[in-house]
Amino acid sequence: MATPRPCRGVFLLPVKTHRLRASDRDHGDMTIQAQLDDLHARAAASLAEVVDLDGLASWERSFLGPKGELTQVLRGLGGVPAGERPAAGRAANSLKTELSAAYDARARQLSATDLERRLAADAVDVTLPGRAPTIGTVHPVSRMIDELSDIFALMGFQTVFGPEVATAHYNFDLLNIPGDHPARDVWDTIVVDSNDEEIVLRTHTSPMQARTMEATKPPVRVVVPGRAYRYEAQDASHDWMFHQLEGLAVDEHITLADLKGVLGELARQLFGAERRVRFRCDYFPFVEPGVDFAVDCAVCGGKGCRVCKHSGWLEMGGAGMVHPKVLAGVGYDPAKYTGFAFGLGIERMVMMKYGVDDVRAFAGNDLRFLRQFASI
Ligand code: FA5
Repeated sequence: MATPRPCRGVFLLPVKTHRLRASDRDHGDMTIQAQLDDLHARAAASLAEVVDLDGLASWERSFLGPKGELTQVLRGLGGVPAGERPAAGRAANSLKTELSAAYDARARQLSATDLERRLAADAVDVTLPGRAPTIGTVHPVSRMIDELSDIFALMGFQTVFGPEVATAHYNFDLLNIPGDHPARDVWDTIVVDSNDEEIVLRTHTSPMQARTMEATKPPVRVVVPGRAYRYEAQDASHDWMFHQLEGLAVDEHITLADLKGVLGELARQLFGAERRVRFRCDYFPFVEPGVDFAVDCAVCGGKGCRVCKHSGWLEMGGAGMVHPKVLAGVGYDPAKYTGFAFGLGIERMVMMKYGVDDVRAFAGNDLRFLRQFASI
């Protein structure tokens, strides 16, 4: 048997060299053997050009399929003289076996390459760090509310919530601010219905003072976190929507010293023992006496900056002893009970704690700002 000869990477055995006469005149003057040799050479060359499984399927159709060239040759064997037909048949079948084997080998090779390519494309590098899922975090204002609630809980205050839409009765009247009182102008009020000035967005959390006292008998110790709204020009320390924390304690024998003790303790818990607090006389119709409560600015260390308007102090809120008229308005006996109340700006506390220099950032929806609090 002749030595196999390589044909561009595919070994094809040479077809046996019986001299066959071409009885099939369709192929011109070529003998069957010459036709098979020609077919063999073209099939081998074409197979070497095949680079993928689609190309291989098309090669198979051209040479081995029902309408393929070799099948046509096999069908034509009937026309070969009977004496030569067996040799011609053997040669043609031998070529068929050879081409089929070459086809199978190439198919295996291409399938393996294809699998390798797909595996490489789908490969997962388990050594790469995973992608961190994007998850929301608690807003810094909500976080401060939680922190304040915890601090006040340790001092015996219960956290309660109230409605953001209030009647003027609770927002003003029961707080000793009757309709003709000039102090109503201090709170630039947003009315909910322009035909009814009695329904307003609460301008502070103080309406919850009367609501709480109407619902409970002394002793009272509550804090009320929540939103407040004012028709106010925005700047670095004023927004039209902001949060306050109202505090109210009513009992027998409560004095201004209790108020100072509670707010001083709050400042130390929140901002550290080194912070200084300041109480100055102030006026609010619903307290007597009234004070404002400030902490030395942690952003500039009290030196003066944009946040503290270069005063070195950051005003946290107003406070004072509950006015006897407010106590009487809800049916408490002012001769027996006294109390203190305070209203603190929550954004101001967050600004101070984390060095934020513009209150508008909290509701500005800039994720870059909010994400900074994710890791704190
Ligand atoms: C009041 O709203 C009073 N209800 C506080 C009070 C309660 C006094 C109980 C006495 C007894 P004032 O308007 O000063 O007070 O607001 C209190 C705090 O809310 C301010 O010190 C400030 O920290 C914050 N605040 C007020 N207006 C704004 C605003 N536009 N933007 C951000 N924070 C504000």
